[in-house]
Amino acid sequence: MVEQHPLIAQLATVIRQGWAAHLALEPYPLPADLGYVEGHLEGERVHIQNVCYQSTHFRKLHLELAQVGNSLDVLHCVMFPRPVYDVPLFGVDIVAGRGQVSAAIVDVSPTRVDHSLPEAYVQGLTALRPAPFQHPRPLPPWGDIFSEFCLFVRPVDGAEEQRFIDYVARLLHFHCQQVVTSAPLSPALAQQHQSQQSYYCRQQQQNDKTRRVLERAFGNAWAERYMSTVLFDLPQT
Ligand code: BLA
Repeated sequence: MVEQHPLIAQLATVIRQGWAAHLALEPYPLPADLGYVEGHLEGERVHIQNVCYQSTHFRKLHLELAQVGNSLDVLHCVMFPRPVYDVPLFGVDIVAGRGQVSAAIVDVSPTRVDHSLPEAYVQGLTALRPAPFQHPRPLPPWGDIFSEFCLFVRPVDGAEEQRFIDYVARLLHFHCQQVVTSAPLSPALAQQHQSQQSYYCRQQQQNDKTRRVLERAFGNAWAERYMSTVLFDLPQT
């Protein structure tokens, strides 16, 4: 495997260490043939490597590292809480093309029907909010799932790249601390959180930039199956 973009390797370590430090990790069964996959995109090899766990509070903790030859490097991570907890969806995506990071996005996305975040998150995120980045990016139309705290940027230099990683690390730490003290909701409320999580997944499935990379390497049917069973499967009732 070609070497990963250093920022992606660094963030993958931060996430794995954060999970191990805060959560009692259990394996999560991915479809057997989709844990590690290889395809071809315009003559370049595409590798996808998945790390997936569950825990008391999380239905699915997913970290994915994808590489397209030497040209594209992706880190994708989503922490799906069990819908019985009133906590948001933590998600992060870094896309690096030819050494340069073009997209770095992180959010804790609401799972409440009214799209609000728990008060502790509003306070915590306000305190953690990083200094402004020079090149913020606009959200796509399906991005109505993200919170007002969503950070989406193209980092302009190494200092901004580092600032992004530090922020993700602090956010992950804060999020894990919040979640493990969270009490279960009533079945009726859990049902609402579940349908909001399904909405999040359906919107993410509309990310044509992700879909196109997967389709060109593996074909349309495979890309559809991968997006709907590995990346953004809907929580079961
Ligand atoms: C953008 N995601 C992208 C882009 C690519 C991928 C190539 C375009 C980069 C750019 O505009 O600079 C590719 N992302 C992938 C691939 C995978 C992946 C191949 O995860 C996995 C196999 N995406 C997420 C999550 C978030 C997310 C969890 O998976 C947010 C929490 C966001 N990615 C996201 C957004 C964009 C993006 C908002 C920009 C979309 C746009 O501008 O249209």
